[in-house]
Amino acid sequence: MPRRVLNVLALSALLVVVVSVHAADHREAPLISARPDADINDLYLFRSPADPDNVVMIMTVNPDAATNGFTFNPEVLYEFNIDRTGDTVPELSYTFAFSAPGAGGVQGVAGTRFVPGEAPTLFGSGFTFNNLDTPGGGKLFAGPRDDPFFFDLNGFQNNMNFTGEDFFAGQDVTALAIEVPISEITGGAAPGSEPVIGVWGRTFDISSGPNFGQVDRIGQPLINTLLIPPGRKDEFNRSEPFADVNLFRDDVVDSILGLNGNDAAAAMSLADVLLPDIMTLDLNGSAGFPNGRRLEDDVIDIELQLLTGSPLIGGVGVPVGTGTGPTNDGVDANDVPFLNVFPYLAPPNVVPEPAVMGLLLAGIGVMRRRR
Ligand SMILES: [Ca+2]
Ligand SMILES: [Ca+2]
Ligand SMILES: [Ca+2]
Ligand SMILES: [Ca+2]
Repeated sequence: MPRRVLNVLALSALLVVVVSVHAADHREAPLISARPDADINDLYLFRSPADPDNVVMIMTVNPDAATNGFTFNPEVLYEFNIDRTGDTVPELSYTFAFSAPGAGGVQGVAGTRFVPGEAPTLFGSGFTFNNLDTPGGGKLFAGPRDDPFFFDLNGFQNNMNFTGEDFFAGQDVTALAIEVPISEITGGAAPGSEPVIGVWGRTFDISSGPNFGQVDRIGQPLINTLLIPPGRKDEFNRSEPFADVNLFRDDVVDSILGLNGNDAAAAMSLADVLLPDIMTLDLNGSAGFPNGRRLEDDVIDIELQLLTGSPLIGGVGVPVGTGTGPTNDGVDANDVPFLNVFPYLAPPNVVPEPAVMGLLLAGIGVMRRRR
């Protein structure tokens, strides 16, 4: 895969930009806030509840898609990277490209499977808004859905005085979801010999030159939002997991010290768990964040409890520092139910489903983008 050069010079002028909404990891940095269709909000990784032989990967982009736009950018590639050897180097990548939107915002989508040293192969293709079966026995969905993330963002920003209001209730995002046989992910390794997979998502702008330009990336929720200083958030988005420990460990330790009452030993050991920023899933382990991330996992509560130390500081109506129970934001679940079938995400709240004619018209110009 191409390596990007950090464009530090481009960052200096950006710090005056106001980031009005940022959370796991919607609009977490100045540059990405201006590019919603390349802004990865969240990454999910879990064993398929419908077929235990499959694993599901989902990334969401386009925060508040009904307001800010819900289409994928034809000049951006959307990618899942999979590392199954623990060295932060991917053994496999799934990369998705989109045609320009047609009627109803429908787009063609084409996914390509990359294995280093081998010729790329087609993962699957079709149109957005649809569940697609892929040739290798997988599934693909791309299109608007309910934002699966739930969080009392206003309470968090009000010094963690939580009220239990889900800031993201009723909001839509655009989701890219794939379901893939575990045997494909593990590359034919003997069952049980490589049970841990590490996944991160990233977006590339292919209009920015021969080396592309990485725009955003995410493994675990809230790493960039909570733990990377404001002046380095765009640099974090443009860098890659293999460099995380060298580049960002000191920042992450400092941020945790600010949250946990200066427990240095705990901060350092936690930083070594959180970096590099890759979402890992032990297929032999029990399901649920931080072993992978299911849609229903209350990652805010789990991360606040990890970062602040336990016993923790309060919940709804309990001022910071005065509680005796675990920290929670009072939002325990998504505002609408998830599906028990692919793509598992709830339908969009506001963004309209296209008419059949829109799907037909969008056939023009499909799949013209391949890498
Ligand atoms: Ca983001
Ligand atoms: Ca590897
Ligand atoms: Ca929601
Ligand atoms: Ca919660």
